[in-house]
Amino acid sequence: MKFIDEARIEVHAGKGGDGVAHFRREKFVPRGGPDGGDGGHGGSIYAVANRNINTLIDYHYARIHRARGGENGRGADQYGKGAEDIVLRVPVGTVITDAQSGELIADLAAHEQKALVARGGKGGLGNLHFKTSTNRAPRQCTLGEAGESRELRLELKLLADVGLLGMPNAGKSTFIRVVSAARPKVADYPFTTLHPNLGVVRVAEDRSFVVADIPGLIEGAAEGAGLGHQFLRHLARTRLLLHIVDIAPFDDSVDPVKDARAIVNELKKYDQALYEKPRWLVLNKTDMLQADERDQALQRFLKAYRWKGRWFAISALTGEGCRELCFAIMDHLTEKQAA
Ligand SMILES: Nc1nc2c(ncn2[C@@H]2O[C@H](COP(=O)(O)OP(=O)(O)OP(=O)(O)O)[C@@H](O)[C@H]2O)c(=O)[nH]1
Ligand SMILES: [Mg+2]
Repeated sequence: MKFIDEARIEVHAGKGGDGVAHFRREKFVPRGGPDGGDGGHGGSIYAVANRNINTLIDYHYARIHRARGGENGRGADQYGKGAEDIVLRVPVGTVITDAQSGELIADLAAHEQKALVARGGKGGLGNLHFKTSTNRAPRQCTLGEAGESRELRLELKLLADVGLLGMPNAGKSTFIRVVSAARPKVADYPFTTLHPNLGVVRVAEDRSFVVADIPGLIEGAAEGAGLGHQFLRHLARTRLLLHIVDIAPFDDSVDPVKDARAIVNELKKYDQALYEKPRWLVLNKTDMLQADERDQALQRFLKAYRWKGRWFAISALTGEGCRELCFAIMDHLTEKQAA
């Protein structure tokens, strides 16, 4: 299955209708004045964010969007009819750039937010506009303007406060299931998660934050290994990253310290700004450790990994430590907001 969070489309707004040169013809009026109407405007194309849409998949199938042209003007002062606009519905969090120049066109971060992506051409002027005291029978009229045409790049960047980062099977989806109402699939094989999932974590009636669960990352992701690292874009707008580590891997040949380093390495390769975001270490699957050697095992890991930042030990399976972690996250986010 392909990970659809990016698309390239073409948008062609409609041409404006032409104005006409026409003269009044009426019985008993020998030389009627100019009465050529204006052309109607061409249809424009808008993008509108909608919270009920969550992928850009539709735009992989429908790549070309064309609005109609306006009608030409007619005689007897009749204006051409304007064409209808086209509205492209996209998920909230879609960033639209000009594919050629890279210019940012819109960042649709809120439901119903609307942006003009291709302007329809203005209608041309009919000759009734050109009448002057010295020229009572103008033959001039203008053509309708061309509509704007361009290629757009649509990119979905989820709007979440907290992003989950980790190897496949680390327990990211299990964590989001235990702390929120989100129900992503959990399984004991790698790359269970193919699409990002959002979960709302409610720590009190009026206090909540949004977590993004994304596919697992592996060494070499920057070069395309596993599912690649493109989905890291979803972490771009988060304010805190949780690096989830499986502290008790089933397979003895797996070294959690090496794995944790590999993840951070990939993060750095992807984007320095993401690498510099606040990041906490979350040691997961503590239920797999013997109670009497639990603390020792955690300390051993922290020492070997040389971690100086904040860390938490949890079991996403039993929920142990998850509540404390969520409260700490909420506090961190609120402090950040106040600052
Ligand atoms: N014992 C134990 N197992 C866990 C824990 N958390 C997750 N698991 C198991 O680990 C496996 C992988 O969990 P997922 O939540 O799917 O892992 P993920 O990080 O989302 O994996 P991908 O989506 O493949 O990247 C599943 O079999 C889970 O049941 C935990 O705290 N303790
Ligand atoms: Mg998962």
